Amino acid sequence: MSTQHYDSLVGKIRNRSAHVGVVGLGYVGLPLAVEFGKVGFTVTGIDVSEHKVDLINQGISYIQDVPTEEVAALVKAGRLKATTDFSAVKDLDTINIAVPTPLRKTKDPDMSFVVSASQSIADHAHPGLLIILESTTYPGTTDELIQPMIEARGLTVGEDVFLCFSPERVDPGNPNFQTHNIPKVVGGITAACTQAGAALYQQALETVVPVSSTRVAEMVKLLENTFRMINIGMVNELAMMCERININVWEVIDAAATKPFGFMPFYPGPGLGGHCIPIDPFYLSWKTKQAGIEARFIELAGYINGSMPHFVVDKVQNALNEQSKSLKGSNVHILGVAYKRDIDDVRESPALDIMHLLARRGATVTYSDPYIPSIDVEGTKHQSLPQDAAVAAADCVVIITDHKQVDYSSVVQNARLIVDTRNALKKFSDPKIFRL
Ligand code: SAJ
Repeated sequence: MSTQHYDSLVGKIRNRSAHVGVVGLGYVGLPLAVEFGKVGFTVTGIDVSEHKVDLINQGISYIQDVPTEEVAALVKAGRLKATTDFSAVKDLDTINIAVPTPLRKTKDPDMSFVVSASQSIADHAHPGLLIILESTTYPGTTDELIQPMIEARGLTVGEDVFLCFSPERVDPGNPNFQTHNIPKVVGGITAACTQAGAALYQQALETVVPVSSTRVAEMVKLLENTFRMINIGMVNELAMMCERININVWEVIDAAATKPFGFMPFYPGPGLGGHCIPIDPFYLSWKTKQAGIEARFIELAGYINGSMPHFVVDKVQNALNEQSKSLKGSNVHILGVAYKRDIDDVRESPALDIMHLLARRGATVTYSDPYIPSIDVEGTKHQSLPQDAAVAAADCVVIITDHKQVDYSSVVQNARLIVDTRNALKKFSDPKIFRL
């Protein structure tokens, strides 16, 4: 059923005269704002950070996947500007919300950013506005949390205002998949909402996948990332089994990966890092627990992934023992602290846990990471040390993150003892190398 507001909104979307807004100008929001600007929309970015707003209005990008030239061109053309003032919403036709959804220490969802942004938007909501939440969250957020805020202002969702959820699938640094060519799932509170959301994305993105509701769209994202977290947990458990029965787990996985169908390789590691995979599944288990269903796979995988830092520290202690050294009093040097290779992000990185555990057992811990100049481990500041000297001086070197640019031949040559948690030394065979 279309209404005058729907027809007018979709008409402005289709001829790209719509004034588009994006709240949250991070690794999801800024690329999306630029994609909308590149196809001709006038875009207003809204962020609570004055620093980010200033940089964008100066035509400067602070997101690795968004070239500054693109931001500068859009700002110069008057098609992109940023502000901290939510009253800009009153002049917007559409608004995407891409703010953080972290976990609290209690593993409960921290919805404070979504609530704050949604309330600020609702304060200025008007007939004809399309609102799309993109932040990863539990199923039910859009209809239980946001819809009432809108309707409390006397606006009817599906007639005056159109409300959708669309999961973000941005994979920072991925050379093959960027915002414009990653299929976009979108589900609305009503069919008209879904159609309005799909119409917006169709202007800027190659593939749009409409689904029947906001809850389906919310659940799609959680399935995608829970799938990864559980499979990583499974191979981490396989690694612990293989160590116990003396099988090379890496060789097993590589051989299994030759199966051309029905298998997808995952690899053991020192633990689960990042701001998505260790976090998103607990949004699902939190919600289902409220519905009386225990998400046992998620809890078990969380336990196994969470135990990997201890498993690695035990391996370091046992490796030193093979050289008649105690962990206590030894110099242990960590290679790579980012949460995964070739990026500069340490959020939830298992390296931080491992460094803390090693220090607690009396080791002197240092690190080198070409992407991370300094880190704070439970209040202790560490600077990244020049690698060669630190490797040569260490009693044990631990490879936690296998950045491609590291010269592993020199590590093997100069280190007294190595624990490799990423199979970075796959090509080398030496009794001083201990693998996960
Ligand atoms: N990890 C393993 N073994 C694996 C894969 C990953 O231990 O086989 C570890 C990584 O070292 C890291 C953590 O898991 O610490 C997460 O790694 P990730 O490869 O899942 O990378 P993320 O956290 O950047 O996940 C993002 C996600 N993208 C979105 O949520 C939009 C995820 O859905 C992507 O599949 C993933 O990137 C990707 O494939 O790069």
